[in-house]
Amino acid sequence: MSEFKRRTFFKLGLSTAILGFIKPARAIENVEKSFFRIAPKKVVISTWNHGLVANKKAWEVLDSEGKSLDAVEQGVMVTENDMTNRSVGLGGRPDRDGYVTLDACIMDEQSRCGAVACVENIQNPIAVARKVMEETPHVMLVGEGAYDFARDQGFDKVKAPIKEVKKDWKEWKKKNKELLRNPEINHENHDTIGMLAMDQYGNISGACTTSGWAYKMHGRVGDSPIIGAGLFVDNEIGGACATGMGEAIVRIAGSHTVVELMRQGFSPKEACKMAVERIIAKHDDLTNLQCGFIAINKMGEHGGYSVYEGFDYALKTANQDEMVKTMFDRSWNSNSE
Ligand code: SD4
Repeated sequence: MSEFKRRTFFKLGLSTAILGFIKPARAIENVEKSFFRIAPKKVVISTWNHGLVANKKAWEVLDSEGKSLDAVEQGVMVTENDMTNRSVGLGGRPDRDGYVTLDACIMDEQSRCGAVACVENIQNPIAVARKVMEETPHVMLVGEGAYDFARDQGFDKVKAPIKEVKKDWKEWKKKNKELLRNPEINHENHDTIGMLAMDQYGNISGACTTSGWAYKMHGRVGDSPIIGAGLFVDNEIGGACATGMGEAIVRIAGSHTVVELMRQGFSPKEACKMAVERIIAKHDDLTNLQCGFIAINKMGEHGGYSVYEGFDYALKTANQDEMVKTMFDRSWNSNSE
């Protein structure tokens, strides 16, 4: 390292450490990494197995010098368009009254964001969320207002639930008369797609889209369309998104928490773990309370963590295309790791 570089580097490291007040060693380490980074490392990560094909689409965008915002929108639209997927898009399971209500949000490197919640009969809520961000002075539209806005923007009306899903819902209703009065979170049906991408310019964007918990109360909205809960991006630091029981994620402003922990110098994996631990600390009863986070930082590092075992995320880089199993706090059998 030349004398100039060394001095500049230590000055930068020191001021970052002092400004952050916390974890100076880590702050210096991070400044060192970003100071010597030659080119941004393109990367896409997304929740669950369906992330693999979604990442492929996102990567096509990044690889043709596209922006991370386009990459995440087009990536998660693959999942929304998959009518065999029961937890994202119009192929998803309905609420207990039989309505498929969708939630989505998107956020870019300028901290611009848009969201829709509880929107019906629209195939690509993520694209509507982007329109909210770009075409309105607002951040979120819900229910009928979101639907009307989508129609005005040229989105088609699409019928839902699809036949197979309607049949399942009718059977569920017959078997679960009590749950109709006292709805319960069904942990077997979750699998929101949350995606984060960094493009060749080093800019990070994120998207999150879901049909929410199967057989939820009509009107219920989870974390997924809530900026700071289901998704958060701060282009100076990184991005995070969440999956699992939305109510628990909202309580700790989960994705924002992960990004703020990365700001303090923690790695994506450590930040996700600490957010999960915060959720655990705030709940006496963790029965079926699965939550998971994934995150990336400006160095292109990524990580995830979940309450229970079994959560994984899809990773795509120039030379990787694979699922990454996350660490977890406890297994389903033992209730502790
Ligand atoms: C919700 N967080 O509506 C969503 C559901 C989910 O994996 O992510 N399941 O609460």
